[in-house]
Amino acid sequence: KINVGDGTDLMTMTRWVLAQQQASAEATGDLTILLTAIQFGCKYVASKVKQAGLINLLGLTGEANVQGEDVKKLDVLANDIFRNSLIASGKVSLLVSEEDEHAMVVENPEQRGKYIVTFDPLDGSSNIDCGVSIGTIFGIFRVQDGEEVGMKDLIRSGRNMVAAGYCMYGSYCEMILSVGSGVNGFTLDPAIGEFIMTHPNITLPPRGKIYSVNEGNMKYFDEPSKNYVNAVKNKYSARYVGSMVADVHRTLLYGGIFGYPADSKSKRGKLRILYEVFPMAYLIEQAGGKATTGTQSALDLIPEHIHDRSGVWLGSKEDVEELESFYKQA
Ligand code: AHM
Ligand code: MG
Repeated sequence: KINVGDGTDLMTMTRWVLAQQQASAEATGDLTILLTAIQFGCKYVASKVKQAGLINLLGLTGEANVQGEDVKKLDVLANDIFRNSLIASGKVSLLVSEEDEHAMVVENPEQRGKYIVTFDPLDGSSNIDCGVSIGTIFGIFRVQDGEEVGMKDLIRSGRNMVAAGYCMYGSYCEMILSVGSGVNGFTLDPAIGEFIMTHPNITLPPRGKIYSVNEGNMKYFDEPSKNYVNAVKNKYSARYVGSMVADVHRTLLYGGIFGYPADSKSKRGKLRILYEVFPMAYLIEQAGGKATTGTQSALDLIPEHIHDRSGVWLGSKEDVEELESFYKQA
């Protein structure tokens, strides 16, 4: 528990990021500004997610709103909100979104900055229409020095990330962030519209008691993943939301293991490297856990295309090492 005293001196996310930046010699404040743009996007999307049930119940989706414009689906809306906010920050040169087929170079050279953001604006699509937790995932890279920004900035391992995080729209709205010095959680206080530090220095227990995987796909798994799940189900509880943000959030807070392995149906896995696997693997490692494809560290992957996928297992260190041992035996 953190001591908030009489509640007049709260650690907001912006305050925390500023303090980190001020402590670093080469910091210019650009990352703080970029993260402010991400916070704004998350707050805006959080408020839209809250209204989504009403909009659906009233049958508005797909119809025109009062201005005669189509009511945007939530994932499209979230994508537009983040794209606009990130470009307006002036700190980003290149954007990669799950919703857009191509990477986007910021058109106006004067609006470009030194960062690249990869993001999934609204992950957990199967849970959107039934009000179950969904989230936004983001990874931040720096443009390589003195070079024109382009695809080569994306064909790099996840070890080049300078920050990553996600925002979960659940029973409460929480942003989890790492800027490379551990992981902290900030909960949105809707009354003041600020993310307040509620989970400082999140650390994964070395072992958990929960496994999280879509067991409906077991018949397609390769032998090591199948054997691991068969071994773990005898001793652990099963939890699976089907929203990566929610499943990873629970794993970060309670420990255990989450996996979406490559299988015979999705040969390269389902989750996308640049904006699902990398940010989550980064957070898990920063919290003292591990993330693997089974045979290699997930952060060491190098995508060839922006929407490339990979199998992944992540969570408590010893749990992930146990999974890896099944691949070593194979
Ligand atoms: P999405 O980007 O279409 O939402 O798909 C990604 C989601 C993840 O949030 C989640 O871990 C996974 O798909 C669940 O897949 P499945 O429904 O096959 O279990
Ligand atoms: Mg997704």
